[in-house]
Amino acid sequence: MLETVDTAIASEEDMLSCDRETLRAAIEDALIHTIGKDPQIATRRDWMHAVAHVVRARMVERRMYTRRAFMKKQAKRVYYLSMEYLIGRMLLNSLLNLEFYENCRDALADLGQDLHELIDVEMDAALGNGGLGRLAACILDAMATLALPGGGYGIRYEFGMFNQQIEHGEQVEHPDNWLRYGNPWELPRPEKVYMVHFYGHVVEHQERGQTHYHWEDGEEVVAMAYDLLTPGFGKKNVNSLRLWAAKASRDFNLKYFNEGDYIGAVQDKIGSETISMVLYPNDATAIGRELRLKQEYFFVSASVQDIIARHLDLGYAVDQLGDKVAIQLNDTHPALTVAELMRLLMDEHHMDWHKAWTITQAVCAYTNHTLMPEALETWPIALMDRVLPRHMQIIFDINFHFLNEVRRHFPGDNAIARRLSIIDEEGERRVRMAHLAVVGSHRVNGVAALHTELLKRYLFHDFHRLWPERFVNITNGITPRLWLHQANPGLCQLISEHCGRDWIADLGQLKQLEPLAEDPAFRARFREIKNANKQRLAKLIHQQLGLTVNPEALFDVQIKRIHEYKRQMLNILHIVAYYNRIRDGRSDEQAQRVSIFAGKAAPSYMRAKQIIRLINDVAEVVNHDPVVRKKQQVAFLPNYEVSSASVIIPAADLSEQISTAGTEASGTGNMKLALNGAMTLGTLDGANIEIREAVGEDNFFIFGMNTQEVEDLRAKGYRPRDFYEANHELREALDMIRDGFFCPADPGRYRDLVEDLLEHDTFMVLADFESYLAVQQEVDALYQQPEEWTRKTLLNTARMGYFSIDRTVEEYAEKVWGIDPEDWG
Ligand code: 26V
Repeated sequence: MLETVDTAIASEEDMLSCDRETLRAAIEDALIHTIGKDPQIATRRDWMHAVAHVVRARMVERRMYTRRAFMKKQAKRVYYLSMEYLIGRMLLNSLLNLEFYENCRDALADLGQDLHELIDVEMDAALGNGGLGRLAACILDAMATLALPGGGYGIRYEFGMFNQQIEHGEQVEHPDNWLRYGNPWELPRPEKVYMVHFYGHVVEHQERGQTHYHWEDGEEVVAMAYDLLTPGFGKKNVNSLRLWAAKASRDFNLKYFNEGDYIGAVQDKIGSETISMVLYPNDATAIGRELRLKQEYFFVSASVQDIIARHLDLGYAVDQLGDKVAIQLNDTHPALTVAELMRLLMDEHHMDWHKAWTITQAVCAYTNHTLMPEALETWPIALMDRVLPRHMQIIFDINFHFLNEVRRHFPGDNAIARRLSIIDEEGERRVRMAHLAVVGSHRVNGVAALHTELLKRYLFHDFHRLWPERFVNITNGITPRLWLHQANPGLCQLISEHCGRDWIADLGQLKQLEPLAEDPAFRARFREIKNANKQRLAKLIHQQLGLTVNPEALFDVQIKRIHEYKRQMLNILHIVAYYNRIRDGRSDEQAQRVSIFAGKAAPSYMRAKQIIRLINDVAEVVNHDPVVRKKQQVAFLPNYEVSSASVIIPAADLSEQISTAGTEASGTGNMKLALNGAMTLGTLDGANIEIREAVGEDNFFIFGMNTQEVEDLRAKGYRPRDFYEANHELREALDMIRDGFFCPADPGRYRDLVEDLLEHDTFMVLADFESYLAVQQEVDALYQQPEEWTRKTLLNTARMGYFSIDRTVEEYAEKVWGIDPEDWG
């Protein structure tokens, strides 16, 4: 059988060719015969789809080789389970990773097409909210580049992250119908389908002296696979990301049809298919909706069934699962994996509890991405019992065994048992998903050194006492393929001239740039590249906002989801204070500055939406003041997404990473900006701490309280009003915002916002204001010494190698997945 397949695809040497002439012919052929368009009337999108088909065909071949190679090695597989993947556009990524960008560009030129115009018509695949989803996409890129056996699982949302428009200064959400014109990258697999069961009840029966459980009645939804190929850089390796779409089950509809209820059947079909319809746009508060729980289980069940089926297809026994499979849970969203794997092993594969539990723990590992209590997922037992009755039983059983262990470990300590329990017994009883994930995993990791320490000290304190060896840190990283190679071609060219091209898959090579920081000629080139990138961004700002900005000005960038803990408010207060200095003629020391913001607010997060409006109101006043605008401008770029990030990041001078110490798990935007030669202005939070260590204290602007100081101030009783009273500039800025200076037609607009800051200020914006303003002055001073500024930003680029996602994934392979280095690379 294998032989037949072997001869059906070309040998490695004569895989589909990627030379200019062959590509030209293939693209034209795809346009006519696959897309079905006459070249004379084809649109840019038609051409883009034709190119995508040609590229995909070449990836498919490489995918087959990859699969066979892993099969031969009998390698252990790693599966990354994530509800979110923030992928962005795929064309440029594929061309560069497969290394036929130039040939494709030239082939298209022969056809009268401009590759970059085609690249720009592709919609972003925005199947994620922010940091967590983008990390998942970076991890897949590294797994493919490192040739790690395995891939990703997720959901094929019909609608991804909403599109943000700004109307009269306010965020308005529009649906992201990204599949409207079809997705040329995906491979539908109508034969890869699994049944996913909801509702119903459990029936217990005895068979040969043993108790068996049957989950009966309820509803079944079909999960159908769509594969996206993820090409590794350079090597021939291509992995896959399998996304599940919900389809109505045929059997279920038949019942209605037989009863003559045609409309009922169709309605039911729609009901089932809503499961994969839309990505929830919240990233900081848990959602208690039944549909969300169904999404989580839908994706977990299909993925785990598929993982077991692949394992058995390879000829292994179920018992070998623990040796041959690793599953990484991206936050608690896929935590039901623990219960689903137990269910399948026991109910379908007739394994006893202890064996099933040993395998489950050996397979699963869990990554935590947030300390924010409101983001921690819990599900009411009543809801879980109704939707997933068998899982509810299994979770109770897991908890029973677990609490026995706790009692053995801490005899007589009932309080600790209550705190550790998977079931929260206070008020409405709930399942704590983080506890389920910790109990069911052999490793739990935080995503930056400080974050992991805080997890051990607070959120998982008792778990850490029980199982200290289970907790490890794995600091996040970013893929240099997207965030440097694709986003910053000018800088790549310069780097490659001096360091060769190995840095693309070995970012530590950037260290070679260090001595060049002392070379004025090299600095000049580095600065020219930054300036060119700033001109590109200035053009985008002009297109989007009609605002003309001076590319010579300091580009001060804060781009991330809008959240109180990230403190966009602190940035605004500084802008208002500077506005006042300029108007009062106290701005001689200031550099000309453009403050650039971008980011989405969760649609139900009113305070975050108000902050967006405030930024736009302040921008309106500042940008129209004939005196002030010469010194200071403010731009809020709408609809922040991967593709706009790739334009903003290479153009940034200053990277604002100003969260309250102890709140940002890691941050990854901080890494992207520093790598592209921005100075960081940051608190001692998340990965900022490690970035500062890596680039050197002299090359990083630090301010504000550290985690301990935040804690102490909170313990002592924080009184934000004292800070307001004590600082004249802070008082003036807050008064202006409160009294409607930036919204004269509706002067009460920000009264509650300012009152809340004066009364509560949960994230201690006021306490850090003075220190923030002081460090901003240092920024101004340094920016006015271009040689020094360039030297320091260059050292940032040179020393960011550690933050490559390849290093992160290597750490997972070693500390968590137990992959034999022989089995990859
Ligand atoms: C949380 C929730 C809460 C339940 C409802 C749906 C939902 C969807 C997404 C999230 C994710 C919040 C966690 C998150 O994105 N964390 C970010 O993870 C980054 C990668 O590790 C890290 O760099 C950021 O600091 C962290 O905020």
